[in-house]
Amino acid sequence: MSTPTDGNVTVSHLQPIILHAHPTSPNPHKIAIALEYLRVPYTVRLWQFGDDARRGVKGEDFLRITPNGRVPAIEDSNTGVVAWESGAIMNYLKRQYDTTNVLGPKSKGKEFSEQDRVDLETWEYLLLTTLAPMTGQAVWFRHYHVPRNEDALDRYTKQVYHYLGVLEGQLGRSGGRGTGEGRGEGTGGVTGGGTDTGKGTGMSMSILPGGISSVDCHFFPWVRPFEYVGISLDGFPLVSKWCGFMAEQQEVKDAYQKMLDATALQDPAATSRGLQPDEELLREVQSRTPWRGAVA
Ligand SMILES: N[C@@H](CCC(=O)N[C@@H](CS)C(=O)NCC(=O)O)C(=O)O
Repeated sequence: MSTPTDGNVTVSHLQPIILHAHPTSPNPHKIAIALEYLRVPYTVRLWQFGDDARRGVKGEDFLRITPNGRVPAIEDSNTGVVAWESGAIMNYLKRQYDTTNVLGPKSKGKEFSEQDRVDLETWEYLLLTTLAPMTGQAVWFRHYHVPRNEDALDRYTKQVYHYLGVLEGQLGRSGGRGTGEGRGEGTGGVTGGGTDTGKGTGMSMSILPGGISSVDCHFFPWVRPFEYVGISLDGFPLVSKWCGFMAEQQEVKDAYQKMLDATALQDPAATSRGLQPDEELLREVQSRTPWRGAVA
């Protein structure tokens, strides 16, 4: 395991960051994936959707951490920083812990340019302000809204398709490829250390050219549950391939596993709640825990 430093502290000596999460929600998973890539230790604290004072995201305990009552949030006892909003959390983690540019902009073989940085921010903002909320609304109108509102469902589903089309185009422009350099094998710094871990597969993909970045961390948990959103990826071969590639990355697997472990250990009842955006994950949880009968 690599041990990047911030000049003062080695990552392996860090106190675990507390990641406040919900077991199947996309936004906390982005942060878990980023923490895995940065090799920053963390523990997952799960909350329920609801206003239970002690356990709910809208309850008084959690509202002390973030007045928005939504996950993710983090508490970093190494610095005393509390952060919420996944975009702000991602930026904080990169400023504080990404000293070798694991998740930042890259340009193979040369120092990254202002254009590379702007491109990274553009794609992050695009996810945060469009694909993620539109997908959230599509899920809401597909699974939860009463009475059924087909116009709203149609509107948001079309929006999701639009942004998947934009992503498909980007994967085509970026060649749908990263550098293929394994993590830690790159040159680091601002010279474009590769982060892809498609070792042995001969294939590497990322939304931006040059390798996996925070952009991929932001997008993946929102594209992964496409079936639950009611979306077909048939017309988006590169998105589909990228999604498959990301799902196989060890950091991504570890992030999902850590969330599953936390689910099993801390809050089996949460998996039986109504607001489950990812049934596949729920099935995994159920098949792995001794509470299977209780959470069915
Ligand atoms: N803009 C926020 C969105 C956070 C968000 O909507 N989180 C969802 C889970 S993915 C949530 O906590 N929902 C619970 C609720 O709204 O009560 C971010 O990017 O962190």
